Amino acid sequence: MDAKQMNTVYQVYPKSFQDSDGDGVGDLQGVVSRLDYLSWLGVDMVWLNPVYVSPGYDNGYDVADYARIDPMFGSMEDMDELIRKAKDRGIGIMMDIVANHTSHQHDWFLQSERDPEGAYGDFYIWRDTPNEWSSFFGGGTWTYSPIRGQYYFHAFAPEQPDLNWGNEQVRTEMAGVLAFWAERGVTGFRFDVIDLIGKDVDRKRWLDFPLMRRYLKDLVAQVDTSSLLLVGEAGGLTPDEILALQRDGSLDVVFNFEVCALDEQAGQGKWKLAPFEPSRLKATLDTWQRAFAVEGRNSLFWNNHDQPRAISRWYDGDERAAKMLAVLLYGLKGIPFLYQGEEVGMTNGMIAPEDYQDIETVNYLRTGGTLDAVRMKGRDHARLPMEWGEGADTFSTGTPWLRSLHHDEGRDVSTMRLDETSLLHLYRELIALRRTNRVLRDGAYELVPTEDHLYVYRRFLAEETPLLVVVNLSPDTVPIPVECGDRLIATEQVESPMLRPYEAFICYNF
Ligand code: ISL
Repeated sequence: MDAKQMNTVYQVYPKSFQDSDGDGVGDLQGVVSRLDYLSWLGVDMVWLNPVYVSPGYDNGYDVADYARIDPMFGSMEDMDELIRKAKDRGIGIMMDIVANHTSHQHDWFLQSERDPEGAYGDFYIWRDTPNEWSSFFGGGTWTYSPIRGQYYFHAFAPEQPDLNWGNEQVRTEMAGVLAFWAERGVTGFRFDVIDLIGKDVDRKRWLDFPLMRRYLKDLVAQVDTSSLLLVGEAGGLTPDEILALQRDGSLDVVFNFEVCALDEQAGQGKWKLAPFEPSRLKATLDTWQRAFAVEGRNSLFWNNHDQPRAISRWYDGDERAAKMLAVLLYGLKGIPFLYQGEEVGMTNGMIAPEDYQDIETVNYLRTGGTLDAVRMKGRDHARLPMEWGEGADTFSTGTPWLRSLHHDEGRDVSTMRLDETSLLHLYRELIALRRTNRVLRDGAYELVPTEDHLYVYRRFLAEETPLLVVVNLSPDTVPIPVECGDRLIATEQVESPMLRPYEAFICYNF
């Protein structure tokens, strides 16, 4: 398997995927027990959110030891078993590399705090006088350490001090982390907020691109990544900057969040909601598709552990819209990322106000935030336990660490597996189609002009028969605007001369 030619990546949020020991928290043996399911679904790589030792202020994105597994998730033996058993099924494992910051309990930080002149003294960003700058989780970016008598910088929580990427030793240590996991047999890395390594704290700039590019190049050059899929989470990069990193061989694809922000008021942060407009979805996707139409690749996703369910936020949980979004995304050029539960149409559910746990949401509510915004955008809504089914076949035999007060009837794996017309089967067919159809995987992209409530695009590749992806973004029945050949896949079972609400299909374009 060539990881760079990955077909579909499935994202597992380990805490919420499958609990194997009844403590209410998902774990690595739980993931192992679901490998047959993932293999049936047809995915070829699993991105695991962080499972390293962590005090858990940000659910594992505060790493205290990059080379050990948190006991909550199991042991290094469990991890090795997962890598091995996944490989047996042709599935690779992608590790989440949190390189911008560590936990305040990481040994590097403890030493940096105590001994400014020591080996780790310059590993973090220390200043005598802080400037005023807001962190992503609320509050300022600087916290005073009485031990060192200086302030340290943190883009996120005070428990997540930022590493000093200007220090070559930091880059070497992080390269050591990559080498450690590459040797254990993982097939990819997802770099958390990687654009932030190039920030300029004194000028209050989150991104100095030439700096970020240089640091990342330096990191990647120290490890053999030629057969690894490199994914960067970097919301601040432009398409041209991404292309530059792809040419460098530093990243294969990048997560950008413009689509996720379509229900936010521009520039007002994630909590200020705006009505979702399908025409803007089309325009945004089209812009990004054009940018990588010839060279490079996009990442394709609707949800992740930070982005609650798109079908809840945009389409009131409508299952027809879930099918439409599936066909729309799998028709595009790039690498699809499927977030656990999306394949059964999981929604945001309903969380009791006192049950919210995410640091970002808790801070927001504490400082006067509204539950309406949290129910749409709060990250706990993306982290509800996977809906496997009833009885013994559930997420946990114990009390889940996070609970939904509302469950959508029939939207679980065991129910949908029995129904060949279900969303789950549609995803399985789409994944299989991308595996065999070169046009879908590698073909160029071209928009077919139509009215705003429709999104029609063409995919073509050399002498292969071109494809058309026809999507009705609206809840209305409308005429089909193009001539279509045979259909390869569709949200509806029976063809109709009109496009039904949220209907979508892929057909040949003669
Ligand atoms: O979650 C967000 C908004 O609610 C994003 O702005 C998010 O903070 C950003 O995409 C960075 O996310 C990543 O790094 C964070 C961590 O909390 C996220 O879970 C992770 O995906 C800090 O490590």
